[in-house]
Amino acid sequence: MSFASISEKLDAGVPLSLDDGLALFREPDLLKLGALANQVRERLHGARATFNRNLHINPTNLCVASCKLCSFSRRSLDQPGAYVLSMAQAWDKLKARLDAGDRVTEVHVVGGLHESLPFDYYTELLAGLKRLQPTLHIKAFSAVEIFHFHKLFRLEVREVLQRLRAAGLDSLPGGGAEIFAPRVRQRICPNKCDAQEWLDVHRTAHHMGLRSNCTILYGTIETIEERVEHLLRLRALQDETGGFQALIPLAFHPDNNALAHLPAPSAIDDLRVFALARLVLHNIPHIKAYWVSLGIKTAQTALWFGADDLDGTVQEEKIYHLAGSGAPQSLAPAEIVRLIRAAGRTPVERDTLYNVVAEGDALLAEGYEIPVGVFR
Ligand code: V47
Repeated sequence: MSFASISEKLDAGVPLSLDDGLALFREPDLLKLGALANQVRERLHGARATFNRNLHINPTNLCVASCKLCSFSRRSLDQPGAYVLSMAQAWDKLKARLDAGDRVTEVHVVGGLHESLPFDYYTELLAGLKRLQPTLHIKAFSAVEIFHFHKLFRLEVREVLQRLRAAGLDSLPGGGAEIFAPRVRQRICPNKCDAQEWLDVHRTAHHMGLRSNCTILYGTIETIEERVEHLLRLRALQDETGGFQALIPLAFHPDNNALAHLPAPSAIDDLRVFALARLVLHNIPHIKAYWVSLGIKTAQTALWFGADDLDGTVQEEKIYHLAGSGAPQSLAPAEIVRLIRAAGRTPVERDTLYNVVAEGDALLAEGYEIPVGVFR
């Protein structure tokens, strides 16, 4: 398949095939690939690049899965760094931000697969966050955690989601997809739910009217075929339900985990994956350049390789910082606005569902002052 014929397919709105995806991955001219992805990105989003004001809460790092790729999890409370947050500790993380006058619109809650915390722990956690800020959007529990709750509490996935939703859940994050190929899962995360189970949780959520995100974890042991096949499976579910909002390509970080012998992906590989994702996933509206995973400079560059979103202000991120991310712990809204402008894009603050919160002159108003000591 030639580059020109792939470009014609894109112009005609024809979905790309596995072979097209492979040909694009093998294209040595990164800028040519990027330009093609950028055309699609600009057709969908023009020059806009979005972000939100969010906060991460990881209720526990105790986990029964022992994934080889993970630097965050601990097997037992005796291990250094192992923790379970009390309700008050979890709620205080949000309260501290609100008390400081930060207009947080989203909380991202994910954690380890705990063997015995009761279901009430999770529902009470969400309900307490909502009590603190009723307009808050709670994006919580990856499909892997939902599947774990299904097994542990012997509840149908739908019932798990219904009860969490009644407690305050608004959407699901995209974590835990890794790479769907059984060969890879067997080697990097053998105790996690499988691809079908991961997809089924999202299908059920979408049928209930919940939105979700999806991810691809690249840079461990997967082949380029396995990368493209992963994207095609996400695309097939999106054709069926339309419930995915964004894909977040996640770069593998090798520090402090059982795959520490692997090199981290290069920026070239990062940008290739972003461009490819934008081109293959014609039916998923947003591609997120999660700056914590990519690093700030590559995240800015990705805004020209298919990405239209930088995720958010974050704060208290643990999963990537424990695995070697050198990115700051958080970015102030003004810093994100500056980074987007410096990348030649138009910043827009959004909420989790991609409604506009602030744009244009509003981004110069109160709450967007550049703080002392910003990243430059
Ligand atoms: O599920 C864990 C991955 C994910 C490592 O939905 C690792 O808006 C690289 O899913 N190297 C969590 N990756 C992050 C995630 C996410 C992030 C931002 C936004 C959203 C969203 C979702 O990180 C895990 C796993 O796939 N991960 N360890 C590692 N060493």
